[in-house]
Amino acid sequence: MMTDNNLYTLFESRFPADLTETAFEGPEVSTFTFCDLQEKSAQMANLLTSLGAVTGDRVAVQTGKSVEAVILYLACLRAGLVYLPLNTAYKAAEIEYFLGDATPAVVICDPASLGAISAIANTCGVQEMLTLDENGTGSLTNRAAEQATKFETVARAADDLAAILYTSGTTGRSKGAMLTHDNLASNARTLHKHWGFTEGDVLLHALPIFHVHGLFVALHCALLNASKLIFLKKFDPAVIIANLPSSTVFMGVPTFYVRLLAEDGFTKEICQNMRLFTAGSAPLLEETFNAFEERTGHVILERYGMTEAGMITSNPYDGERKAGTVGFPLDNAVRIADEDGNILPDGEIGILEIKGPNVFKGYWQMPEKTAAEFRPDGYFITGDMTRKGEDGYYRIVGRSKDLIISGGYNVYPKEIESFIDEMPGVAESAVVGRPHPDFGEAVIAFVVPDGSVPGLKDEDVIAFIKEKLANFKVPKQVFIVDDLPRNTMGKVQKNQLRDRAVADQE
Ligand code: MLC
Ligand code: AMP
Repeated sequence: MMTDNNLYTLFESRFPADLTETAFEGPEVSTFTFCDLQEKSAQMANLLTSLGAVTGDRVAVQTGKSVEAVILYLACLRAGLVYLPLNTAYKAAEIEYFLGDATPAVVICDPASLGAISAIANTCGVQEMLTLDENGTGSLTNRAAEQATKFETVARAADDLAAILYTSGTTGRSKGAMLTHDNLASNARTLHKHWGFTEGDVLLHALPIFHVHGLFVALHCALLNASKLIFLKKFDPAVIIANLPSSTVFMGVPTFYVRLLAEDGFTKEICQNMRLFTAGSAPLLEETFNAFEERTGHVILERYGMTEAGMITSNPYDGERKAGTVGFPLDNAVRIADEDGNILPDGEIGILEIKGPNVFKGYWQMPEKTAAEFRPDGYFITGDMTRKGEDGYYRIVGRSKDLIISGGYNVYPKEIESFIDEMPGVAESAVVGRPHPDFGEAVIAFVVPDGSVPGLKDEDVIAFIKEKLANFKVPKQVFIVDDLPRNTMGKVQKNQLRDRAVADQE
């Protein structure tokens, strides 16, 4: 018989002996015990399979944060279905691409977007549509309630797909990163061990659950530890402050820490019960790191990762956590190489390449793109410019990919530029990142009119983008310019545009 590598089986093996213990609670959610997780995930797994979804089918989900949405994820694992979460900010045009590319058997969305998404789903061969709102109600939970509370979890091989998470691409087209049960299980085990999870830990969860950070890093650590989660619908500093005294672990993007530090009520006393604060998804500024230590006495543990590999490096749990560094490699091999793959000596800046059980299986139906991002010896090219210091700590010093990270969300300039270029009255455009005190980086666009729409204004461009693209992709400022600076090769000089955007702000 095949050994069962289903990630859910691993979680279940760690459930407490007393299944009536609380797994999820929070000011805006009902309390769920581990028994509830087991039974309700069984009901959803029964429902999904009764609708005809078979092993390997994708289940696409765009819905607000609820415990029921987590249970849906567990149900997909149990049924051998491939979970495909989508950012709630995505608009119809973005959803259309994902559904067309991933061809899910089942789509689950908020009732408010059912009309728009059904229209898209009909053209993509989707068999079934169900609804789930941010309060955990909808046809999914209604119909699941009629199902049996037992379900035999489908055995999975280590290499079988558990999830597909889309990451935007430098060429503009998003790529579905295929993550296997073992990719997720191995990284979860690594983090659980490395970050010292222990009996009595309570995780305060404020991240969205459609990306690696909130869905895998935070959730998996808690599930492997049979820890209670205080599950918040969204990040709100006042609610965090109210719940920190009953928590021990908190994970956030740098923006969370910047916003917490802006609150007078965020004090050392509030953090007394806390064991660990971790940060990642974007660079944590040294000033935030230092201000946090000064205010709370806690040293934030910064780690580095990506959709394709989960967590790659981490500052030590025991040992010095250094500002401006992402620590040491976790359970994966790393090396720093130049563009051609020549390995560089320590101390030099190059692109980080990684290999290990956490590294994904490839991009969904994109064998050429997958091949292009792996070296022949199996190392994945992260695109992150990295330096290993004399102290052995790794520092992410930039990106070889043209990417902006705003509040922990990735924005690929190419995607926004292609979109703006389609706008009537626009000849061409360029998008850059500018430092932003809250979001780390802000999206800024430079637009050259073609003269066909007299008086084209910055707000017209913003309105055009806002209608079709996710809100975090909308430029915070648009400059209407006569032309774009180019070098002799004709390449747009984005550094000059960045300088100009910064100068304008000053
Ligand atoms: C919201 N807005 C953003 C934004 N989030 N703009 C730029 N960047 C963002 N990240 C927009 C809103 O639409 C709104 O626009 C305006 O900014 C102000 O909104 P807000 O109320 O302040 O936003 P809020 O709802 O509080 O959201 C901010 C946030 C959120 C920081 C809480 O962005 C967030 O949860 N970020 C976490 C992202 C994350 O989980 N990343 C992990 C990826 S995994 P308007 O025009 O409507 O007023 C990964 C791998 C790894 O990267 O290593 O972890
Ligand atoms: P995503 O595609 O959303 O998974 O984003 C992954 C990218 O976020 C990485 O390739 C890095 O560029 C960036 N990132 C994640 N963590 C850190 C960190 N601690 N410091 C700097 N960049 C980070």
